[in-house]
Amino acid sequence: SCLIYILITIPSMKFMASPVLLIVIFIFMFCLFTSPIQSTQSVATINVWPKPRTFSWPNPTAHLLSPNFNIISPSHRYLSPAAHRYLRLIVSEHYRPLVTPSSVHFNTSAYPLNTLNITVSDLSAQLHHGVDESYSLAVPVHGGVANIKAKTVWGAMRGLETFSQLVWGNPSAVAVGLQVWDSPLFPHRGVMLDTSRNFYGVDDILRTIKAMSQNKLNVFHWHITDSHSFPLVVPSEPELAAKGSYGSEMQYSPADVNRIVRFGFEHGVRVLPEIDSPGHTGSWAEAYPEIVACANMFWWPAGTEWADRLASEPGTGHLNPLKPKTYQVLKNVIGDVVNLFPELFYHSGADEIIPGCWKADKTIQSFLSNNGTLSEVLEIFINSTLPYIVSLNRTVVYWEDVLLDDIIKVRASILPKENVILQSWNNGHKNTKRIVSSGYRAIVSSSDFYYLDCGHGDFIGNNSKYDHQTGDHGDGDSWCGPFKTWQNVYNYDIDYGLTEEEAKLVLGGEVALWSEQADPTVLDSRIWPRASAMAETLWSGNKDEKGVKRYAEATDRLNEWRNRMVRRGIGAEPIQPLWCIRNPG
Ligand code: CP6
Repeated sequence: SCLIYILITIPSMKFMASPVLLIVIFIFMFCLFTSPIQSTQSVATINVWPKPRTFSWPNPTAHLLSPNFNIISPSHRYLSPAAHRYLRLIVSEHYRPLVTPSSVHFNTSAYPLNTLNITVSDLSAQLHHGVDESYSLAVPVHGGVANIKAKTVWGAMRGLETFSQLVWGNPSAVAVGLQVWDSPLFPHRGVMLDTSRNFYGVDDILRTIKAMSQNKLNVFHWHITDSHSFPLVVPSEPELAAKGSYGSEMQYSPADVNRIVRFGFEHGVRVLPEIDSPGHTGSWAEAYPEIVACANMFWWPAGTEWADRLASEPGTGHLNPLKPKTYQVLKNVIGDVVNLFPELFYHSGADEIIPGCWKADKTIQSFLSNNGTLSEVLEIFINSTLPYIVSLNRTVVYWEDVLLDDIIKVRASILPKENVILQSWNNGHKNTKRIVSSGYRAIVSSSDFYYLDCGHGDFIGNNSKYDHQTGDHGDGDSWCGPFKTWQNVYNYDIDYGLTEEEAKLVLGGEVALWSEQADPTVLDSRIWPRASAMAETLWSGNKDEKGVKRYAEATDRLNEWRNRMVRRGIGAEPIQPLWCIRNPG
């Protein structure tokens, strides 16, 4: 491109005086001296996932990791266990690729790296939305002592992860002559897991949180309850789980929750609980049939297409907002959940309210016949719960439906913008735009890109309209097109088409694993490495220095990262044959 620039400039010289010539010479010199640097330095490889925002590694070199390698960390309730964990991860060959990348010069006779020293300037910063996660990492050219510097312990944990990915092979090689300055583009980077449709053990959840932290994801959105089962033991409402769970061995006790929350802190991952209501509450009817409308009832007319039924459920069940008992139970649940989860966001659901469900209830019928509307029924529910949740010092997250649904939605005036965040899932960029242009903060979970349950095939559609000649899914018949390949996840720009002001309201994104067709047997492979793709896009972006989507480079790096995750015990699915690891570049 530089040559073309000069060729275009030369003819114009005939008509111009000598200053132009000087400029041309300057451009020529500029190109001459910058091009080779551009191609070697800025495109230099660093096989860290997600890729750091900025780094300098002019001569990719590795030294031995000293057999006495140690990590020195400030003493801290959560950072100390993290440093200890990373030390074990780093020194054991078991957890890392067997070979050092061919692009890295491994100098086995050079001085080894002995120590990783961590400095944190504010040890008191809590793990909440927007906490500083920046860090710098410096490994000297001569080996010796490496340094991580961070404002908070959460940033230090991100730095430890980066460092751990710069160790390869047997004997242990570690990157030297390297500097990294890193911080996330978006503060909210999450994975949602539905533990109601199928049950996941505590160890499955811990493994998921561990993998999240390794991908620098920081919010585990736990969709705990839904219509199919109520697995959370709520101390003040024990009947909900006793009767609504799949069985006594498929419940989360307060001790389980404490363990998950603490594990989250040790990994820099917030645990954000969702108690979906008023829809998706059929399971509550096992204990309290009197507060649930249309539980265990087929609310759609006989013969309705599978694809037109929501969430594979016969009766999603909706809490009845007109019964005082509803709020008695709900306030107990909310109070206990707030006590169990220190996280300052509380997800209240409010998705997919089905007119036919509420309309099937006698008390709601009489409300409607007195000129009430279904939207007013929802407003009564929100007005009776939202202020209570806010009074407990929580920001309330709702699915977008509460404001954007075609039929049942509330007026914006009852959703205070300072206390409410909306999570988009329909219509791609369009609904995110609607949320932020109305002044609300948004978490993006566009189902066409971020719904991972649709991994390998159709959701519940019978594909009767699928055209096998053209691959056309037919109108409205597929819940899963387009396929959620890692490339599609990676390419999705959550703030596409927004003004600068609107984009500021996009907090980040979440991939979601709904569990109608997922359980622990497929958990790792449905989530990883596709969640890794989002993790990089939200951490450092999906484009290179020139603003071009970094496709090929990301493919090779993700392939290596997936392999490292497998070595670390995460059953991430392959994206390429092993041959590509054996024959890099
Ligand atoms: N359950 C709940 C679900 C879904 C939602 N909420 C869902 C809807 C459509 C698809 C996948 C999942 N199963 N509670 C929507 C937020 Cl395609």
